[in-house]
Amino acid sequence: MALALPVLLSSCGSSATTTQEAAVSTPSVLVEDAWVRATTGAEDTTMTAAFMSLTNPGNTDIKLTSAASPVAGLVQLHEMAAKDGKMVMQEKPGGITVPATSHTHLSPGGDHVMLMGLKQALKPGDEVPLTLTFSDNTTHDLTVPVKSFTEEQEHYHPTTK
Ligand SMILES: [Cu+2]
Repeated sequence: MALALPVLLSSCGSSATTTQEAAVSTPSVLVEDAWVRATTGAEDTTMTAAFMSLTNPGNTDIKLTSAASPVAGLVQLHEMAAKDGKMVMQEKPGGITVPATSHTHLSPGGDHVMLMGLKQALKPGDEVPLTLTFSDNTTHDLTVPVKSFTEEQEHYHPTTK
């Protein structure tokens, strides 16, 4: 007699990450939960940003020094800064530091990987190749899922793609 199969399918929807990392020999920084904001519905569809969590298990600080993607003409590392009383984004000098034995979160409103000069519209469900280069000379080749325009949107409408 067959046992009932346990129901393992999650109904939570979009929280699973599909970030795939190419085999790298002892990766120094772990890249998790990477996503690119869709340009669907954006005012300016020529640019967007990538967000992710970076974990540095080692004993020395490591910097994310550059990023590249074939879908963008120019990729920069940005930070948010207060200028004349409002928040603007600007290139982050020297790159984004991942402190030793700690994490750095790239998230909306904070540090991010800026994708400019987009060659195509990015819709939820698309995937974007993204290569990250770190100060310890490691590179990470990622396939990053495109997600809807704001996290709030996903939160309030979890089944909307
Ligand atoms: Cu930016």
